[in-house]
Amino acid sequence: MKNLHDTLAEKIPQWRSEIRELLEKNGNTVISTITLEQLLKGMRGVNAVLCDTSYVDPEEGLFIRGLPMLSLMERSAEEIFFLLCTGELPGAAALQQLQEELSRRAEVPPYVWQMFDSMPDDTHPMVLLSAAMLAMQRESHFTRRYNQGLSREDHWEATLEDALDIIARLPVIAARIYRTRLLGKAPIASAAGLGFADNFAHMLGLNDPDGTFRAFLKQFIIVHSDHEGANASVLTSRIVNSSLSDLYYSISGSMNSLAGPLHGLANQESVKFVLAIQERFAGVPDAAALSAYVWDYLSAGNVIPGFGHAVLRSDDPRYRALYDFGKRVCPENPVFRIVELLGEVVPPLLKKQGKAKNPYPNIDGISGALLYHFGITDLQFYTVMFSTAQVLGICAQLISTRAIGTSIFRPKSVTTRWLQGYVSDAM
Ligand code: CMX
Repeated sequence: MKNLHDTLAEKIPQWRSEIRELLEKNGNTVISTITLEQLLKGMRGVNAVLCDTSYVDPEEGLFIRGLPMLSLMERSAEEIFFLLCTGELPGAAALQQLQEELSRRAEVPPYVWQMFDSMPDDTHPMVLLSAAMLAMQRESHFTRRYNQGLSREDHWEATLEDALDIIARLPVIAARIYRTRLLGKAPIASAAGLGFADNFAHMLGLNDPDGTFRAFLKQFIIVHSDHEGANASVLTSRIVNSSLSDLYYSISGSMNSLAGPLHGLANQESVKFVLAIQERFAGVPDAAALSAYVWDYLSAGNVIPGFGHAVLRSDDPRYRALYDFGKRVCPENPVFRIVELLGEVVPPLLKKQGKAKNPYPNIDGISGALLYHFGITDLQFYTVMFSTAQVLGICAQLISTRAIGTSIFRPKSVTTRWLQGYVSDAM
């Protein structure tokens, strides 16, 4: 049986030699350039980060290790993590071992709960999640072993150890935030043997007699697991980790970026927007009324949460997967219906406004509506759900960057005066 560790150990020498060869033979080959506009506008479209776990095609969307995301919708979170890390799906024995390994590591140090108890009631759940991650840094295998002289060759192994601990604990922490902080109820203990997704659903404790929420959560985790290496949150973790700060520091950093309204918090903002529409029209408006409402909202200088994307230029298959799920399970739910209607009304309006390069709905325009349908009505929890799934991809990416020994990030910054001088010299 080739478990996760052994599969990585077998593949990493090959990855290292591929990178070494690329560097030796093509180190000076230009693979991207940057315009002044790209520098000022988030480096959009600049090929600046290596990521083998997943790729986002502007037209076709997410591919995980070369496989279209939609072909993986029946897989478990553990299978996706194995695939993200290694490029192959695990055999039955390796999968079982990974699930057992995660169950074994699911215990969260009690000081995290004490810290939660001492934080004000109105602390945002993303702050709790990120603070929990940072507080657990003292548990890092990587940092302990680094301080004992860990060789560079072995950085990935210690990173894998941290990754397994973090993946095992994160659903426990997220569910605790939901149960105790948002609902004021007792926590539900982790149940060994259920697997990542079912155990998370179990600890959230929603009423789910026919397992529809569990089925949804499995898909939710897959569609949020990874989206290349240069979106704001993942890039943050990659930058933090590049200085050999361990996974706790790195993932806490990613959470702080995900918590912004232009990124992961858009799932919270999207449902807030939908509920405001529902209240304004005392129900589901017709398309003409909604169109007028959205146009006014846009004209006042607002962004429509859950629409647009920095890389995608077509339908987001992650949106489509969750939309199809919603269409099956809650087609008459008013929040879902408004989301559906927004999907028809907003793209022509964004096109008419002529600013957004992608006028279509993204994943954050649908995920919250389904969570709402399943009874998670505290919108502040939605980005925590995103983060708990995204950690699979971040961990896989950081294992891989430590395996090939990526250097510390340090691009060059320039001043406005330098830019002015450069453009006037170029004229
Ligand atoms: N509503 C209104 N205006 C929008 C818009 C939207 N949904 N999406 C883009 N625009 C505007 C931008 O604000 C920008 O305006 P300015 O030139 O005045 O600054 C212009 O269109 C061009 O932007 P872009 O190149 O199309 O988009 P970016 O790559 O700069 O940004 C994103 C991408 C996602 C941040 C942006 O589309 C947005 O703010 N969307 C709403 C928030 C959202 O849904 N975020 C979640 C994205 C998915 C994720 O990361 O989780």
